[in-house]
Amino acid sequence: MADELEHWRALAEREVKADPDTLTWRTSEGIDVKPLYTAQDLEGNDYLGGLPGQRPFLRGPRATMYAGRPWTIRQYAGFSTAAASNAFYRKALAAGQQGVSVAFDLATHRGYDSDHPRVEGDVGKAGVAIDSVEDMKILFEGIPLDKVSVSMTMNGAVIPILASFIVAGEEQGVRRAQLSGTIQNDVLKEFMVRNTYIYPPEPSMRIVADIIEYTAQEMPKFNSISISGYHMQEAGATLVQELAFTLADGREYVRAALKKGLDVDDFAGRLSFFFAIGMNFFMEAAKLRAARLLWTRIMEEFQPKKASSLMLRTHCQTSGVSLQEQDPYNNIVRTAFEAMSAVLGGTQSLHTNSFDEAIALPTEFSARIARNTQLILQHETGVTKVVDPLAGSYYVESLTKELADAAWALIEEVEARGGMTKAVIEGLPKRLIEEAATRRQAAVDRGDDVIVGVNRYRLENEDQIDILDIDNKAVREAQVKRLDQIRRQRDPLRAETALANLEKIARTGEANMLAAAVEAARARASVGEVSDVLRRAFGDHAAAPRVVRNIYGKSYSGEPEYETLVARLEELAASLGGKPRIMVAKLGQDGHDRGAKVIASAFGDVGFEVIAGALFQTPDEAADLAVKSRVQVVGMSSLAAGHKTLAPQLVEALRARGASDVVVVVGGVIPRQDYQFLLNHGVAAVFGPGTNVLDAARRVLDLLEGRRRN
Ligand code: DCA
Repeated sequence: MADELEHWRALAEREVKADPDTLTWRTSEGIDVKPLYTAQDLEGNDYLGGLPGQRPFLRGPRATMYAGRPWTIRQYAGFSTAAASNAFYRKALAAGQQGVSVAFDLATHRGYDSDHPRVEGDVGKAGVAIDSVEDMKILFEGIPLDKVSVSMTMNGAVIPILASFIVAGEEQGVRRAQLSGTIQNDVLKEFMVRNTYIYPPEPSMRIVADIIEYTAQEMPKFNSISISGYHMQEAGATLVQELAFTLADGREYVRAALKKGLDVDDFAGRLSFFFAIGMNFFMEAAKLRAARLLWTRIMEEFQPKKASSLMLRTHCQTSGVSLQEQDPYNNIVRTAFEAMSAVLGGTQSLHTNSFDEAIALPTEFSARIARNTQLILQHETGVTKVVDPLAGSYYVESLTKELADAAWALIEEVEARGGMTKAVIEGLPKRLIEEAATRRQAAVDRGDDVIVGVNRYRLENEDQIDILDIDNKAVREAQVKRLDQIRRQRDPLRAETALANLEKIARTGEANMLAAAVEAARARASVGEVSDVLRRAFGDHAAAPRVVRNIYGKSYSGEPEYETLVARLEELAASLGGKPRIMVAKLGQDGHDRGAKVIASAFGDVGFEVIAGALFQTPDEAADLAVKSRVQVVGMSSLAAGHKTLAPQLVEALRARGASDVVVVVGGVIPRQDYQFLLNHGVAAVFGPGTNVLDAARRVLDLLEGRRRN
């Protein structure tokens, strides 16, 4: 072997006219991927062997995997009203989808009823608006909840939403013990990346534990949690970070449940996971294999008796951030590769993104292609016939080990700091993820990481594609009407008593909050009312906006185009008597702040004075801060479709404060169809997906210099 390898090196050197080691690719995880793997790479790899369905489950949680039963095709969807989403689900189920997965709007996520003044731009936009049991019943009309499993992505308002689901089942004639599905209920990652939390970390952990307890006792077929790395990767985490922080979160949830006095075997088998699958094809498959191995290692500490308590079962979703606005049909190809990778890694359930999701909600057409991507995999490719087909690959087995070892080191680091709740409060994972995101943005902007149709092979003219737009005003009016009706028709004393009881339990911890909320839901208390009661007991969580520095600039330092920009900014600063000031604003309930954070970080490095606005501001609050901070520019970042309501309101709020000279720019997920609307409403520039951050900085600078000259 050694001789053969030497010979290979010589051949390789002749082919590339360089040392073959120069072909090694260092991934963003810091893993060196070599051009060739051989049997030698497996020496000393003690994770090899083992069989599917058996400890440590590296090769899959089931003995037969897809040969026995393929993964569940579970498409995440929801928009507008409950009736509109219900029609969408029913059509999808009739066309081959196998499980339902509900996307709620951001108002619901954050525990606000649709009539709350803070959520005007959010109702029905990025998901379905659910205010009460009545909406929940409409959402599942004609979908038998004892047969179809339902996943609900809900973390902030998890108590009223799960309670409403249970009561909707009851009123459909399905006992809660028959309900199958999953509630996301993973609040730790909300504090790290997704930001749809409501209460501070500690009481939020109590909510998680109460749900695990209640479902363990009352809902044996229901998965109590979906411990999610997905949003970490979306926010820019490397695969090692995604793997490590997710499993460390899982360990923390197990501890929280044990603290309640539960037996590990009573709940561990119903913990589930959720990972993103991006474009690094083999590494993503290896990640799922490594995840199962490490979860078994973690769970063994708790000495369960049942094998199912050691088993990691997961849902996967193809990567949203890998989708591009430019040349969008490329996204179909990206998603198909990602789906294949998830399947080779052994996922239990899968969502494939629609090609237009970088821009808007899927249309019926794009949703069909996404679903059919999985149906074709299941029925036409033969990949379901063999369990863990990548096993034994020199490369994939090596990757599995490298990922597992690197993630384990990070898990142990978190452990040494006192566990994940503490690490989250201290902000360590959030900072590491934001640094990785900024590094990645610089690599894309520089063209080091190629994205076809974006920073290479870009089309001169882009065709417009049809997108789904929601008439958010009409949805809100319909919701408010139904809420009024419910409040008029319910027994007020019953609702008040149930809410008061829930508040008492939240304050004392003497009983289970979900059980009390089920009673409140039966009494037709709304999602907002239940959330408010818990707000009174626990308070609201407010994160301090922090911005990482010297990551973006560092990767450009010394490069002429970057230095020219820096010099231009210095010149402007000299004439202004200080650095130009930009406020980065997030308005409405949209907590997706990766873009805002990356912009803030990069603009700071280039030479702007950056003021990071708090999350969830109203346009008036943002305008107040802008005026108080004497900024020349407000950059509003929008990823949740609220821009057409919120941007004009921001412009107006600035004008009302005598600050119409402040330049307003908008960035994020903005469909091209909306650019002119925004420009007509006082926005000076729009930066859609795929914008190069240096280009954006240059454009903002042009605008500022232009204003100075006028
Ligand atoms: N042979 C026989 N039975 C099988 C096999 C097989 N090869 N594979 C699976 N099954 C069984 C399972 O045991 C399970 O039955 P059980 O619940 O009574 O144990 C049933 O078939 C369903 O399979 P499962 O693999 O659990 O798939 P799902 O029900 O789709 O659950 C899971 C997947 C990840 C556990 C769940 O938490 C989920 O659906 N998550 C989705 C989260 C989500 O959508 N998030 C939105 C972003």
